[in-house]
Amino acid sequence: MTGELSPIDKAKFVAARRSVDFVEDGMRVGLGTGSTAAWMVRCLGELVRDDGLRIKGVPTSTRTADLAREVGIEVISLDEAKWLDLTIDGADEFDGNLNLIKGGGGALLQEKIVATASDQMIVIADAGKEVETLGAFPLPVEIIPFGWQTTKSLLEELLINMDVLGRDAKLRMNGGRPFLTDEGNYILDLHLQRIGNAHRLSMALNQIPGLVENGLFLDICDVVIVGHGDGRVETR
Ligand code: ABF
Repeated sequence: MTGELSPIDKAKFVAARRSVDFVEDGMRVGLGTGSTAAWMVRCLGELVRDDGLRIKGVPTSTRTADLAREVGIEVISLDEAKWLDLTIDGADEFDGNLNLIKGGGGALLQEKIVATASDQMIVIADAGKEVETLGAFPLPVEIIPFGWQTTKSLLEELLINMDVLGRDAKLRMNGGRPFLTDEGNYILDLHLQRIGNAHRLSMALNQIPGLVENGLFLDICDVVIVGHGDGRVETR
């Protein structure tokens, strides 16, 4: 499954492989999005195929749904599952309190809904994603296309009163057009550099009417499995 991996891919792979140890027969499992989560989906597929593991997977994006089906995982919707035993997902940044920035892959809305509907959330990440203070990675926020420039202005005004260093909001593009999420929404990437009070920022952002959700995952993650390029794995 792996062949010759670069150190970064090896780090992602070993974290993903360790995470599937938490999956038990009969579980309903939230399946994250991104390259690290894709390793986890492949590892789960192997367990389903070779060890007869019976799970139902709830994917957080169409990409993950396609991959899960391809590797033989039974896919159900969140409405069918109602509640999940466990979600395993990647992240763009995590801090010492296991708070996260997610959404670099554009799937933050489904990822947050699925993680929140789970008894446990495990994040898998390479060691380079650990930070002291969140914010070096641009914070994605999902906004509806209607009136998006007004939403952006409101957001920029709000940032003036927040404990952040940068205030640049950039519309995410894809091939010359706005990037569209699975829900048909846009993403603004907020270049904040340093987020002093993530809870205050998250609550304030979600008060803006055109803003659907932000990529701060606070007090949601239970465990971070950190992979290193030399194959070591640590748990936070
Ligand atoms: C998803 O994929 C995200 O929320 C995060 O943005 C991204 C991480 O990607 P990768 O695992 O490819 O670094 O988990």
